[in-house]
Formats: sequence, structure tokens, C-alpha cells
Amino acid sequence: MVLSRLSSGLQEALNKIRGVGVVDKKRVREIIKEIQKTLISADVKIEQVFELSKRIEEKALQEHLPAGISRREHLIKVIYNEIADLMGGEEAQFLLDPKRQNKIILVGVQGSGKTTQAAKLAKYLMKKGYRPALVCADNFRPGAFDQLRQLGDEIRVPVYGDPSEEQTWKIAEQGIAEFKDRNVVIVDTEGRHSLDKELMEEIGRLEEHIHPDYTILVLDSTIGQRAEAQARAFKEKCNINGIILTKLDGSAKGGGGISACAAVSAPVLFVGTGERLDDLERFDPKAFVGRLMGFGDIKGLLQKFEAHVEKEKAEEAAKRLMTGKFTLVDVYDQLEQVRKMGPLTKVAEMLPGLGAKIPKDLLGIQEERLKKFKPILQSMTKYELENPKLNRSRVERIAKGSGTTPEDVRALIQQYNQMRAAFKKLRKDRRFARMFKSGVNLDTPSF
Ligand SMILES: Nc1nc2c(ncn2[C@@H]2O[C@H](COP(=O)(O)OP(=O)(O)OP(=O)(O)O)[C@@H](O)[C@H]2O)c(=O)[nH]1
Ligand SMILES: [Mg+2]
Repeated sequence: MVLSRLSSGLQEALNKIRGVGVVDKKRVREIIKEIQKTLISADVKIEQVFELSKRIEEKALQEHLPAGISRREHLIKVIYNEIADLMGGEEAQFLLDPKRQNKIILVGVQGSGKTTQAAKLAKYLMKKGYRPALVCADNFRPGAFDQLRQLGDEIRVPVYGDPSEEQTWKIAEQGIAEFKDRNVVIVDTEGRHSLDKELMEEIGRLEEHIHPDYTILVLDSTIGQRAEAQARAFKEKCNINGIILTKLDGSAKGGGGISACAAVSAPVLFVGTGERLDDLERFDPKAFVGRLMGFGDIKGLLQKFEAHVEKEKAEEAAKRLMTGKFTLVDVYDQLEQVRKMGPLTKVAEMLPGLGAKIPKDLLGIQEERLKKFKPILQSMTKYELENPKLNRSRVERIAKGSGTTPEDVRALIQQYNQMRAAFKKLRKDRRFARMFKSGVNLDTPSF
């Protein structure tokens, strides 16, 4: 994907961040200016750029930084997050059911790339193991059927069309019947010069007769932020549930196109990145922005943040165990945390003489048991969670409600009591108490 100006602009901003001595208000503002220039030249709407700038400025200089993370790293992460959000945030779902016939209609203005994307999408789905077929519901453009047939031949996908039929919904219906044994039917439709009424009515009729799983709007990304108006107009008239943004290769305004779709909550499912039939990619805003900013750098940084969050969670869990503040409500989370991170084992390793005092079964909590604990906890009332002394009828009720046995419920309560008792004992140990006063550090033993 080219988008080289957007990419080099962002990378330049990142280099600047790396180059500055101190990341202070003045520096942050300078860097934001750089980013603004880059985004505006990619045709991102000015309001969106300003909102993003404001958020970056606020977050970049927030008081508290997680330990071990520099302000510089934090700033890069903030910029990455904000731009990924600007481009749509999370990857949009594109779910088909291979066990039945899925129907997809491609709509859009003339020349946006519908016919080409129909074939690209068929090829993409074929690679994923689907059995697609193509239908030409465009009798407006001369030679439309031939064009699609040629593309279909190239990828060996059957194509249905009927140039003598005027009603395109009828062609679509016939095509869908013809391809009963195919699990995806992609319907290519006609385009018009502008968003005319007739085109919209045509699409409306198609939707009515076909009930597609996806009505995908094909948008030409070279129109930049004007994509917003097009997406909005189509969304008003038909049930658009996805976008393919084409011609992202070589389009200086691609960033504007993508953010315009995000602005009207029109999820970009795919991007077209060239004229070849392989040039269609699933669109994931985070990966996309990662690539723009230089993936290698960003990936390492994100991993560092992730590891940090995990570590904080584990420390938090360990701390709560140690201070005896945990209730049954926390038990599941903590046990899971313990299982995932192994802080107890680590704690035990850090305390040579003391490790032996931690009951063995606390360190090796069984997976199956843990799985049952969750529904049990969900079946308990708040009162029961806070006062886990349960009589027989309550235990039975909870077991029933959670699809487990009374033994499972008792096992959970026993686990809880054991943990409490074990850590109560540990807390009395001076060495232990000292360690927890100075904060838990699971990476390096503090003595
Ligand atoms: N560079 C580039 N060109 C593309 C891409 N997708 C489509 N095109 C080109 O865009 C032109 C128009 O594509 P079509 O698929 O015929 O567009 P259409 O929407 O079906 O057009 P009408 O049927 O006339 O409405 C063709 O020359 C394609 O090769 C893309 O992702 N990148
Ligand atoms: Mg076409």
C-alpha cells in the first residue's frame, strides 16, 4: 500500500519524538502540529484533526505514568491509539456462514470499482475455502456482463447474467437460484454518475427481493473526505453494513477516505490496493496505523505496554491476597491471574524458607476446577459472596443454578478458606510483611 505521504509524515513525527530531550508541553504541541499537517494533507476532515489533537495533548501530559514507561513511549502510544481510533478503532466483523448460501450485494457510484471488487472478493473468499459465484445485476453499463464474465473466467468462478432482462432484481433472483450449491453469491450492481434517485430505488428493490447478508458500499478512496457524504447518502437509503474502499494504492487522500467512513460509523471491511485481483485486503485499523507508523517500532512498544498491564494486574492480585482484603468475589479473578501469571509460584521462589509454607494445591490450581468456579460465583447472591458460610440448601441451590454439583460449590469455598488461612499465616512473617510494605516486585527479588 502506498499512502506514502501519510506514512512518512507520521514517521517523521515519531522521529522527532525520539529526538527531543524532554517531552514537555511545548514539544507535544510541536509534534501535534506535525501530525495535524500530515493528516490534513491526507484530506482528513479538519474537525476530526482538531479533536484528535486535543485528545493527544490531554493524554500526553497526564500526571500519572505507569512505572517503567517513559513519557516518550507514552506519547507514541497515545498517538498510535488516537490515529487508530480515527481510522475506525477495532477491526469490523465480516462473518459468513459456510454452511448456507450467503448473499452479498456490491453498490456504489459509477467507476468506484464494484465490478473489480466483486471478482477480488470472490477470489479472496475462495482462498478462505468458500465456493463463491458472481451475478451481474448491471444492465445499465454496456459490456458489464462481459467484463464480469472475463474476470470470473480468470479466477474460475461461475458468473450469471442476462442482458435481455431489464429488471435487475429478477436477474439477481435467478442468479441466486442458479447458484444454490454455492455458499457465497456476490451480486455486482450498476453505478450512476451521481447519487441519483433511480439508482437508490434500484438498490432498494434488490434488497427487498434478495435480503442480502451484506450490502457493501464500494467507495473510491481518491475522493478523500467526500466519502463521508457518499457513505451517508447510501446509508440513508439502503442497509449498508460494510464498505470496501478502493484505489488506496497511490491515493494521497486515502487517510481522509478511511476516517470519513469512521465518522459515519460505516465499517471499512476491505481496502482495494491495486488493479490486480489479488489486491484486496481485510482492513484492520490498528494494523494499518501500525504499518503507517513503522510496524516494527510500534509492535515492540505495544508489547511492552501489554506486559506492563499484565504485571500490574498480577501484582494487584498478589497484593490483595497478601493483605487479606480479598473476598469470594475476587477469588475467581485472582485464581485465574495466579494460574496465568504464576505470581504465587514466583513469590514462593523468592522466599526460600517460606515457599514450603504455601499449600501445594494453591500453587497448582486445576484448570477444570477453575472453569466451574465462574458459574458458581455467578449463581451466588451478593450476600452469599460476602459471607461464604453456606448451609446445605444454599449449596444445593447454587449448584443447581450453576450446573455444577454441591461438591464443586464446597470445593470453591474450601479453596477460599484455605487461601485466607494460608496468607493470614504468611502475613505474620516479618520478612514477608516487610516485602509487602515496600511493594511487591515480582521481577526481581527485593532481598
Ligand atoms: N488502482 C486501482 N484501481 C482500481 C482498484 N479497484 C478498481 N480499480 C480500477 O478502477 C476502474 C473502475 O473499476 P470497475 O470495477 O469497472 O468500477 P465499477 O464501479 O464497476 O464501474 P461501473 O460499473 O461503471 O459503475 C478499473 O479500471 C479498475 O481496474 C484499486 O483498488 N486500485
Ligand atoms: Mg461495474
